[in-house]
Amino acid sequence: MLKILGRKTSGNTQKVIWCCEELGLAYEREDYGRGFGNNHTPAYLALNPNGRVPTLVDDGFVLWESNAIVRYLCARHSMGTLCPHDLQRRADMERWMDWQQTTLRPHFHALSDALNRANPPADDVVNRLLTAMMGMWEILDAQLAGRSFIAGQSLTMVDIPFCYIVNRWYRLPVEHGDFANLRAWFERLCERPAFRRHVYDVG
Ligand SMILES: N[C@@H](CCC(=O)N[C@@H](CS)C(=O)NCC(=O)O)C(=O)O
Repeated sequence: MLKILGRKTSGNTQKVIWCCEELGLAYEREDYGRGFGNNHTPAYLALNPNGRVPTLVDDGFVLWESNAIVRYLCARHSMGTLCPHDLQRRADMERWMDWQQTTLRPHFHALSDALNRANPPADDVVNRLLTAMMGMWEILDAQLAGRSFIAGQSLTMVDIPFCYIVNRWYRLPVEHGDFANLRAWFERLCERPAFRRHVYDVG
């Protein structure tokens, strides 16, 4: 049985939970991470030396890094559907997955951390972070033009890593810009019961 180690409120863990649900996989989840105080124990660090969540255990095979886990699960259980056979189509998707992690995520966290701080920074700092974030959404909105999902007309592995960021973005108390494709895609994700239950409802 697949085991997901990670609290359900962790965005990176939500990717893995949602992925398993879309794939119809049986799994168990154990709470690790903030609030549970168990992700820096020697036993957990032996599985994941970063002391972060999520970690996947698949019959003795241990994997950390949420996007690597999504790629692994989709390649193993959904080759030809969520994960394409074609190498160039796959590279195209992996590029967007890396962009989520290395480009979109730092911008989003910088902005949401600033807004959630007890003493928020000055308006010009927030505005600078917001402008940078809008630039990121403009890129994704353009990619979504004429597509129901990031890589085409159906959900694929590339949509999964974006789940928690787009969900939290629409909850931030800021102007969300005129990104019709982005909003329509988010609404499409919300129509999926597993997204709704494991991402949207958790927050
Ligand atoms: N690059 C890692 C980042 C993992 C990460 O930073 N996870 C956060 C939760 S989203 C974490 O472990 N926070 C500390 C905690 O929950 O104790 C991944 O994508 O898996």
